[in-house]
Amino acid sequence: MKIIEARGAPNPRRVRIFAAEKGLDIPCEGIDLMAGEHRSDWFEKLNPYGGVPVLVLDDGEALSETVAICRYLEALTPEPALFGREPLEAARIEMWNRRMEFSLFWPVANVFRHTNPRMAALESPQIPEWADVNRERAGRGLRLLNDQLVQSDYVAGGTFTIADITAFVAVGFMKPARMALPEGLGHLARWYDAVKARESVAQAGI
Ligand SMILES: N[C@@H](CCC(=O)N[C@@H](CS)C(=O)NCC(=O)O)C(=O)O
Repeated sequence: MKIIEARGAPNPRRVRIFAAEKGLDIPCEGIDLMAGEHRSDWFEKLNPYGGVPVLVLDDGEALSETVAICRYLEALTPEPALFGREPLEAARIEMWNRRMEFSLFWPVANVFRHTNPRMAALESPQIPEWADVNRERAGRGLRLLNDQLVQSDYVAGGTFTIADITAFVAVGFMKPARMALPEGLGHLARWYDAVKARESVAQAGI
């Protein structure tokens, strides 16, 4: 199998970190989003919704949606368990992963998409007011995440999970979105540095 992805894009980075945590070395094939390669006929056959990452299996089946790909990798390689094992633990991780997507990942992505002039090729129309709304939402998401990290080492509790990957990639993507981390989020900063030091993050690249 292989991953079709784009360097610098946050969703493929989530999958690369996830795969590296599992010790999986899946070949990656980069496409150029800015050149519109994901809107070409060959790509649309793989994913008519037009986004990366896509995991192409050996028989040609194409799996898209970041969390679906991660779930498949988890099923193939259960350890370390990044979606939890027990029912309540798994639900708690799901809750936190969705919280990280909705309160942080997509708000940061929307700030980037609606403010960066280069993104006009992909995001039309760009709406500066929508970027402002999302900047506010991301700020709230960061504060809530910091509150959670007062009481736990990782986003969903005591162990590293998919929710940490989603949140970490979102916070990392604040830099290209030209967003600064608000003052006073010491627990978030401690957690971010700890995740950044993981081998999987170095292996996955940006
Ligand atoms: N829901 C999809 C979203 C995929 C997605 O939007 N990927 C971005 C890169 S991070 C992309 O390919 N964007 C292309 C575009 O917006 O035209 C997932 O979870 O994988």
